[in-house]
Amino acid sequence: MALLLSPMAVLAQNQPLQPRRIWFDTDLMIGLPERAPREVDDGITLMMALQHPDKVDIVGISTVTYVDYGYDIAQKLLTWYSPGRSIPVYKGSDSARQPGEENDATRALANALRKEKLAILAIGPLTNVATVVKNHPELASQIEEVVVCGGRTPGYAFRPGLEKEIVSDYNFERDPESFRVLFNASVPMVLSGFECSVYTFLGKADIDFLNNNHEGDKWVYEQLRPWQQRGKALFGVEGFIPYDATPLGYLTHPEYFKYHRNIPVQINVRKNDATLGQNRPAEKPFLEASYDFKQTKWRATYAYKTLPGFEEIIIESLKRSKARP
Ligand SMILES: [Ca+2]
Repeated sequence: MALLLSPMAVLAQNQPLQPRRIWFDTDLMIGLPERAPREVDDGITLMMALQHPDKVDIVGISTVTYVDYGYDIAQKLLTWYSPGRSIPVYKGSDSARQPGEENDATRALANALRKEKLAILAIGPLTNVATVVKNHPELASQIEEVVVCGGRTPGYAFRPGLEKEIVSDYNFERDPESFRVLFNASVPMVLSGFECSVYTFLGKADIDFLNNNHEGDKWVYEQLRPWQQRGKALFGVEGFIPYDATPLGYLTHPEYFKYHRNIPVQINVRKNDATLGQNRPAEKPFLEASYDFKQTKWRATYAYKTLPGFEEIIIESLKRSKARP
């Protein structure tokens, strides 16, 4: 049955949506020589965001951990994948230990929030974002939402690939206090972590098109291949989960995810389930979301599943558009 729409409704439907104004906070370490190969997903996620200026308008980029390296690589990726566009990059917290210490990134983010409301994509430890909220609580209401890669359903273990090993909830575990600061300030939070991302997987054939003569593509390809081979050695499958692309997907393609809305969240200390990683304590905090939690005031939107088609969007987003050099 056809739906009858008023002329105004038809007009509204045909108006292109404005891109969301976002801040991009990242622990970018693709290509980092220290303990190489290193995580590639922030790099992939930045490339993906730059290919969707119709959906997200990046106001600023800030780095957390390895901040000097992240700064340099962000500049390179911007030159390669967004020529002619100027997006400022700021160095944030190098230690990502405790929120509260101001730096270039926190000052720039605070200034940006004074001017307008923003959504924040935070795909590393949350230290920079929490520092702004802790030191400038009046700016919390300027944050539309913080979309992060972290959190889990109670009892859910993070088992990539052939499920031989269990990995940690890195961004949360690196700086749990910053998550507490944001939840306590009632900042709207979107958790899109392992449970949601595990449905996406980039194998060799998915990235072959990057093996060409473009300086950026070639460099990126040369970082992705060893990361895929590491996946084979550690998890039994040659390839990788581009974790951080799913929180970005919430901002660019929200229809490709299933969500638990307004779900209670709390931090529970439990036996450490991780089988990988250095210095594993016997117990650790878990960031968990469950409608069974009755004692907590914290709430989040929890993305628990990626729908078919999103992986294809990630892959397509790594292709330079024909209009660009
Ligand atoms: Ca990251």
